Amino acid sequence: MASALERQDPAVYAAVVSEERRLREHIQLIPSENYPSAAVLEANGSVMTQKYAEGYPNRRYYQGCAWVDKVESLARSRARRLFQAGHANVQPHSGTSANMAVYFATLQPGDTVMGMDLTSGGHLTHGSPVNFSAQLYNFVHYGVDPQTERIDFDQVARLAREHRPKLIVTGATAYPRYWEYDRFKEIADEVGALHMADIAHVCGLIAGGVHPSPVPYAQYVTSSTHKTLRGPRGGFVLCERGLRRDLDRAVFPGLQGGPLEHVIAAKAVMFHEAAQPDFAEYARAVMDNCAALAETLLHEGLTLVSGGTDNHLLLVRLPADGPTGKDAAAALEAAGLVTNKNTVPFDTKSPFVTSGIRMGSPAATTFGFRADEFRTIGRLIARVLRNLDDEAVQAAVAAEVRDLASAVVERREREETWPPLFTPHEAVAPALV
Ligand code: DSN
Repeated sequence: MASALERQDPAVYAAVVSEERRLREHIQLIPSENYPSAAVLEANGSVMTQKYAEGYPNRRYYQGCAWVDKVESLARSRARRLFQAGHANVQPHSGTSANMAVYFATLQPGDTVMGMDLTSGGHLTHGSPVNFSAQLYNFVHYGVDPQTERIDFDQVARLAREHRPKLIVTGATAYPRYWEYDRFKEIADEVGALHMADIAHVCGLIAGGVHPSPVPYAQYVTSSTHKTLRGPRGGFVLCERGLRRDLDRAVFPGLQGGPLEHVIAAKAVMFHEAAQPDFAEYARAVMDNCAALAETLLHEGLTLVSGGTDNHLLLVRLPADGPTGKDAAAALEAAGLVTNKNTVPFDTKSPFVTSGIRMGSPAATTFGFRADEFRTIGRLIARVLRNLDDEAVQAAVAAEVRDLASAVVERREREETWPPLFTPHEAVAPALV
């Protein structure tokens, strides 16, 4: 029988089915994306989307909140346990809202904040001039050393002493190395600043025990949930217990109205999944697979920012006289390899053009690709970049990508790999697609 969506809205149904096909036939290498489990998708698509629940568990403004209280309490306690934090607020709709909530809880307009600059890898909410963060607060930026392309701690300390920020933000969207949260804490303590660690990118690696946790070194930790943590789209904040009142007030009623309880239910499932032993194996595989990809790209003669990676992502710096990031990412997508253009340290091109491409292993690892297959992916990437305008090469690589992906799907089915990926509509009702 046709699904409700197919009957009522064939146009949206067709787009969903096509997206499912894209997710199965292309290799997803954007390091901020992932495949949530079937259980996460089920909770996210559940009736909990119906409920208004302003407030917090057992302190709501509406009746009928027994079951959303249950899932929100579960999400909070699972988050606290997973990250060994004093308090968790799981209501932020995104990583951006999570960051905004901490700023609202700790700063006044005009206050000075330090964060990583955008071309070194920082996020829009870490003081990009086009973002509310720079419009409301006085951001001072630290960056990477031009030689090593790693954080320049002498610069961090010098800027902190000079500007006396009220808050120091760590974390990034495009930094391929470990974060030394303890060194940032030392500097923050010296100048009397608070420390907020934005772990949106590496949260799954921290949960899986393969990356250091900032929880002992930062008063606030913010994150999105859909990247390495493999949850629904959303955010959360962790903080010391004594800071919870101001933080909760900043999220609601300060910033948001009714929480998205269906998403919170899916976050609860995600926190539970991330606490299982196989999630630690997943996190280790994400790191190993990214290292295999980096090694292959270096072997193929490409330049990587900072010379490699310690995490789930890497940045290819394209030659100054070569293609732009925009052209390279478009050619790769035509070959079934989905990456994103990205600025690299000291980039002179705009963020819409860029001199780099960013890629990583979280989604393809969830899909089931292993280290040897990441080496093959690396060779395919290099082949496309060497023949950028050659559509025949793109078509040949796209065919190899489809074969590689379908072999991985068959292996998953044979070995019943956990967690199961989404069930495509085609598998439910093949005759109807
Ligand atoms: N857009 C996200 C990323 O791709 O890293 C950051 O919010």
